[in-house]
Amino acid sequence: MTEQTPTRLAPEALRHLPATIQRPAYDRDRTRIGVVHLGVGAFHRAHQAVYIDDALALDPDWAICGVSLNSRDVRDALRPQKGLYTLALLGQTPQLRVIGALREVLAARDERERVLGRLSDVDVRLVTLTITEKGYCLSAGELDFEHPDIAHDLANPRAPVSAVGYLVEGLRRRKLQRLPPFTALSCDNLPDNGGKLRRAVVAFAQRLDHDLACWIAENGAFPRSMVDSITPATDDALRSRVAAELGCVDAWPVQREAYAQWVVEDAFCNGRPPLERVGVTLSNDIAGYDRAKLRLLNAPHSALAYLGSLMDIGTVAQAMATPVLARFVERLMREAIAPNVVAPRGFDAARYVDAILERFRNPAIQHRLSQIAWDGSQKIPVRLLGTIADALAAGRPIDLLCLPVAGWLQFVRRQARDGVALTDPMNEALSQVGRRATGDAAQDVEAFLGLHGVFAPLATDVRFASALRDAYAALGDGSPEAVATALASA
Ligand code: CS2
Repeated sequence: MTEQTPTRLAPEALRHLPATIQRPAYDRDRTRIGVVHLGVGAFHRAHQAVYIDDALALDPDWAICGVSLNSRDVRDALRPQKGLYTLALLGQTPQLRVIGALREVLAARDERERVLGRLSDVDVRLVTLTITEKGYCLSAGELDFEHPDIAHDLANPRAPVSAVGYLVEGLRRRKLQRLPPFTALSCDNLPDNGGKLRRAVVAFAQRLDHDLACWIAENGAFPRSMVDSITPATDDALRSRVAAELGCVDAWPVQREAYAQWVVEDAFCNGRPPLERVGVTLSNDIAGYDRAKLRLLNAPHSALAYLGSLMDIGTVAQAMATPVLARFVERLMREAIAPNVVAPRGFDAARYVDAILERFRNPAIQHRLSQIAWDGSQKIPVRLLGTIADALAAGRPIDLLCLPVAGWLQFVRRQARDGVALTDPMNEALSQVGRRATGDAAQDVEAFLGLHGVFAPLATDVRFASALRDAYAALGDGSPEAVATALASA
């Protein structure tokens, strides 16, 4: 009897894969779950999980239990595959690799006890997070006690729904069992991500149990980290290519550019994977890196997303092939942002900018502007407003910096006018202001500046308000022609 070739990616399918496809270089059955990852989306699976996949070949103790806090999609797609999935590294000839680091995938909404069990398991010594900016439930950088999820978790601390609530309940159980805490490592695009997470966790615990808060503050660890790799969302083209090359179906492959960087503050409290041996930069001073990346990569990304969307452009590479936009974004980076970046030691801003522009131009990557445009209310403050505040404090011009912010406002206005909801936790408030916007720069900008969650620290700065009004007016009715004209004369 001939053996059937598996039709779905799973451990038994591995040995049937074509030899060109890289697969786990270790025995998965001998690994132990040592990491819980909160937010097991495409970015985690294309980035940290790949470093961990390499680390597992050196030390089997760090396999991952991936948790989705809100959705069930990843669990439903990957559980039948026993956590295996394909990573496509995009280049002229995309390279496929099957990643084995995810040993377990949980959907917290259905499996809360299993998640809490893992968080309080002695073998789990590291919790990593990619929950996006909004997952931290912050307002002006500090935990927002009015956030519905935080309010829920304070009222029901044993049945949390937020990441902070899960971490604190996990830590409480560990303290009770006299286990050491895990390290909580934020891998989100936020300046001082570790510091923000530490303050949020300790502040939350403080409301529940003073001793627990002290125990966490004294014994816990919340290293900062900077993560970087461009990861376009999975699309049908990727699914079909992967199926054709694998000879079986992977329900949810992921893709990213070949380039990846992970810089982590070496401040763990309970051991760590051998990250330095798998390409991670461990440093004691990472504050410079996270800001440089947010300001010089993510801010121009958002600029392309809003200004490019207004110009009806679909992807980053197409935006970079549009001369007026490409020229603007390069000037934005070199003339307006770079002077406001306090560089980490040995950092060459000009070369960093060159490399980013090259990455943005990569035609092998179909990175949709609409994906980057999500969650503007969370991204604009950390990507652009900090630079604007620093420029104002140093007496440097802010006119170029205000154009992408105005682009976002015009984008919100256009979506509201077209009746399209924004993917943004502030959708309601934004769309309301967007619907009322008439195109009168003074009125519209004043209404937008009233959105405290976004503009609070700068809202009362008259220089900012005036420059933002000018930029908004320059974009006219937000039509492709008006935007192109504004960019050409910026
Ligand atoms: C992008 C980021 O979607 C976005 O907002 O700016 O995901 C960006 O691609 C990554 O941070 C690159 O490391």
